[in-house]
Amino acid sequence: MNSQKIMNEFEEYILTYFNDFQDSKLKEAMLYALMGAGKRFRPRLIFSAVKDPYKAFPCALALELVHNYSLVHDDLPAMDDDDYRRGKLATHKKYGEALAILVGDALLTESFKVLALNYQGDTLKKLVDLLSSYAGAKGMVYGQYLDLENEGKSDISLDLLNEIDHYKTACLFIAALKMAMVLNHDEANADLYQALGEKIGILFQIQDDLFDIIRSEEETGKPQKSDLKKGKVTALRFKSVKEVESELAHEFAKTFDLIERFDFDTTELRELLEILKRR
Ligand code: GRG
Repeated sequence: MNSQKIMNEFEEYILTYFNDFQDSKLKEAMLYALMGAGKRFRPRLIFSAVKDPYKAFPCALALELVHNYSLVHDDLPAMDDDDYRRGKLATHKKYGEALAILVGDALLTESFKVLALNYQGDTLKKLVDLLSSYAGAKGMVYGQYLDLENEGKSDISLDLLNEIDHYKTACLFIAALKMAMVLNHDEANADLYQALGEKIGILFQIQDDLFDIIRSEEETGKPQKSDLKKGKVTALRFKSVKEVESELAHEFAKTFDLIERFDFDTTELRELLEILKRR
């Protein structure tokens, strides 16, 4: 189900959404930020956890719009100050800072429009609530705030790092799974969706911390050790590469166990987790 065909159709769906936007540098820059080498991991996660992925396309697009806005803004000089993203120039490097800010604003705003156009009633209310909660000032934006506040500090605790990872990274994964929960009408199992989103988000972030150290610029699309050079707090501040690798193996095993607790066919979820493990 979660096949290349679905992902190709999802790419088409994204492009089609922008068909009626005025032709402009703004549209060009939005598509520059959105299309290309992104892994679409959050959409894949939603598709893996619902019965009908096509019904989840708008949720997946909304989430991907938010994710990409956050990357565009994160790369700005006032934030993480990165010149490259996904192996190409960051949006502000290609189109200038002012346009990159507008691109982020527009992608974020559009995410809620996508939901409004495609869902109704109680479902729509729940999805908007989820997306705004997990992406906003109680979620991802709060995580980015904590991250910026603590950059370059030497006395960060592991607890604080875990808190930053929860908000900055895991919240969007939790949003993905809870959107799937709403589409599945499966609120009775909310804790399970929440726990899986949390686990996958943290695994994802720890891998990202590790790759910053052990992978080349060609492999990650950004300069090697860029987090380290910026004095960012990462898992590698507290543990050796070997310790982080064994923690990842242990946590992946626990996450596979957690997936077994869902009462629907979890083949897709297991396959996606396997892809994440091997990436
Ligand atoms: C600017 C409000 C605001 C938030 C920014 C997402 C984020 C918060 C910062 C990006 C920096 C970072 C390393 C975040 C951790 C999450 C993460 C690993 C993002 C990259 O996600 P991928 O790997 O990206 O899914 P692709 O390119 O595949 O879409």
